Amino acid sequence: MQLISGIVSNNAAKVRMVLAEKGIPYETIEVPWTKANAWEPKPQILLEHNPRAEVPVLLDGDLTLWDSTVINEYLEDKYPTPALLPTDPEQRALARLWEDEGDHLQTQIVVLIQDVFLATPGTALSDRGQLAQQALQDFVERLGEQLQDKDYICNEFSLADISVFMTIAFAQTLGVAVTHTGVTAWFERMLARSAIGQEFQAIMAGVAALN
Ligand SMILES: N[C@@H](CCC(=O)N[C@@H](CS)C(=O)NCC(=O)O)C(=O)O
Repeated sequence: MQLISGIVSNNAAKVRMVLAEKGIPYETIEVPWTKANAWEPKPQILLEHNPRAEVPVLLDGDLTLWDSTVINEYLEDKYPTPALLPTDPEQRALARLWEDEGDHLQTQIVVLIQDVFLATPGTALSDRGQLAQQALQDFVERLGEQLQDKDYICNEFSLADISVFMTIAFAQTLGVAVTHTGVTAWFERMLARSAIGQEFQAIMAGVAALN
């Protein structure tokens, strides 16, 4: 199995975390990201395998898949143990909903990457940036309400936690205050999982090494 990935890609990280949680061996084909040119120039292997020209892409024998959610659901079906979706239909649907919420908020993360990470230090947030920050702040509160009395978003650790973790991790790095005690406790719980903690460290090292 091969994963066309990017160390700083939140979507690729979602898949790497699932591969690590399930202990699936794979080979990484790394696509670099730079501050100046983002993902360009894209390698031929990415252009050949994904018409969207985005990471992640999973190559498994004759099968080529893209989109982190589709890939993770495939991995869940092919390697059901340990389970990363609840069996109860309602909880399963809610896990998928929260997984999608994490993805949905990524549009706000992209705005803050422009406005905070790539901006000249000291530049004020644009109107768009302020709205993105507020949307993420609101999401932190909503997540806190969902986590009440639960260790994980849908009780058991699931694909939802992985997707939302990446959003919260990036939001925090981009200056969104994550102070809700339920959310900070959940975040620490996530980091304490070796698969998640190690992957998170690798992403942060990748970010620190960017030029
Ligand atoms: N819905 C896709 C989104 C994938 C995506 O946006 N990947 C970004 C990296 S995080 C990318 O490769 N972007 C390429 C580009 O912006 O040209 C998924 O969940 O995998």
